[in-house]
Parts: sequence; structure tokens; C-alpha cells
Amino acid sequence: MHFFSAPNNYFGGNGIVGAQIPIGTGIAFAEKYRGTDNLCVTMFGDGAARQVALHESFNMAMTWRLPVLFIVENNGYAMGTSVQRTSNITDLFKLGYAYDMPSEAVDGMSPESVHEAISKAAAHIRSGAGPYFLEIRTYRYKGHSVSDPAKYRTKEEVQSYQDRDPLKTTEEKILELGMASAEEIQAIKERIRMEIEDSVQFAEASPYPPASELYTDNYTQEDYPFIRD
Ligand SMILES: Cc1ncc(C[n+]2csc(CCOP(=O)(O)OP(=O)(O)O)c2C)c(N)n1
Ligand SMILES: [Mg+2]
Repeated sequence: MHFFSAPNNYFGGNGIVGAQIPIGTGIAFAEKYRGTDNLCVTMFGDGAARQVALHESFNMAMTWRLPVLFIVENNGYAMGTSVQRTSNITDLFKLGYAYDMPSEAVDGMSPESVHEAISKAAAHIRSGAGPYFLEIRTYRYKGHSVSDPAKYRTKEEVQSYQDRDPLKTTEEKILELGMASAEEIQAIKERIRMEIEDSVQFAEASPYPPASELYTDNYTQEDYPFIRD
């Protein structure tokens, strides 16, 4: 959630559900103001689609024709609460219609469909026509967190998505088309496993930052003089 890399133009997640939507809209405003060809991809979960910040952002983005691609990753649940239980509109892409924003649903279990939809939306945005909204329909196999036993759904429902797992189907397609051999795929997996293992070891071997670091880059440092290392 707290990954952030300014040099890679990656502005991270947000602990406040939906709070990244106006931030992404603001980044798009900055790009337009500076006259660049960049667009800001602003992603959020279905839980965030019920936040009022989405509506304010959609309205401003359309009014000012901002270069922003809004993507809702609709995995059917916000923590343990289904979209059906909390949203009158379950085809979430239709929320964009209220603002005359081009809006579509995409099969998130198909990498080709996601690629095509994003390419089309990006071309539209780069033409200067303003924002685009994609509802990418996907699923979450595990609970929202380790404390979520996911009892609100059936094993069959989970299985129906796992059968179409895009990692699995893409690997099958690569082999079928002869784009890589099973050994080459295995070598890639091994390389990634090593990279993750190295990262974990680096993190575990790194010293904890001092408590005073909590207030670096905060606006309120002088409000907390009692905090010491
Ligand atoms: C404003 C706000 N309200 C409530 C929470 C608690 N909360 C954390 S995640 C979450 C659900 C988010 O749903 P979704 O975006 O669909 O994420 P998913 O459960 O699919 O990972 C909630 C309500 C929060 N972090 N921020
Ligand atoms: Mg969700």
C-alpha cells in the first residue's frame, strides 16, 4: 500500500479508501498545465467507487478535459461486502455515464482485453478529448487480509475464477504458440523468486529507522516535541 517511487512516476497507494482518486486527478491537471503528453492512470477498488471523492473528481476531470484514465478494479468485494449489497449500480462503469465520460467494462481475466482497452483509452486521452473510465472485472482469491476467512462466498465461486487465472492461461498460450519453452518459463520464475528472496533478506537485515523518522516530511513536527528517538 505504501510503495512510492517518484523517479518512476509511481505515486503509490493510499490508506484512505478512494483518496487517491482526487490525487490522480490533480496529477493529471499538473500534466495538462505543463503541456506534456502524459496521462495519469488512477486505480482504485470497487469499495472506493462508493466514495464521494470519485464523483467530485469525475466532474472536474470531464469539465477540464484532464488526461486521466480512471480504472476501477472490480473484484466483487470491498473487504467482505459484495458490490450487490452496497451499490444500486453493479455495472460500475455506468457511473461514468452521469458525467458523459467514455466508460466501458473489461474482462480482467483476459490480458489481451485489458491491453486493448487501455491502448484505446490512452489514445483517446492523448488526443486531448479528456478522461476515460474502465471497469476491469477481476477477482480476489484470498480474503482481504490475513484476518479475513472469506466465509461470505462459496468455494465454487472462487474456483470459477481460478480456472480462468490469467497467469495460468497466459503461460498455456505462450507454450502453445511456441513463444518460449517450459524451461525458459521456469528460469524466469526462478529469477523472480530469487529477486523476491533477496528483497526480503535486504529488508530483514536492514536496521529499524529511529522513531524521530516518523516526523520527517510531516507538517506537524513541532507539534510533537515529546517524541524522542
Ligand atoms: C475511508 C476509509 N473507509 C474505510 C476504510 C477501511 N477499509 C480498508 S479496505 C476497505 C475496502 C476496500 O474495498 P476495495 O477497494 O474493493 O478493496 P478490496 O477489498 O477488493 O481489496 C475498507 C472499507 C478505509 N481504509 N478508508
Ligand atoms: Mg474490491
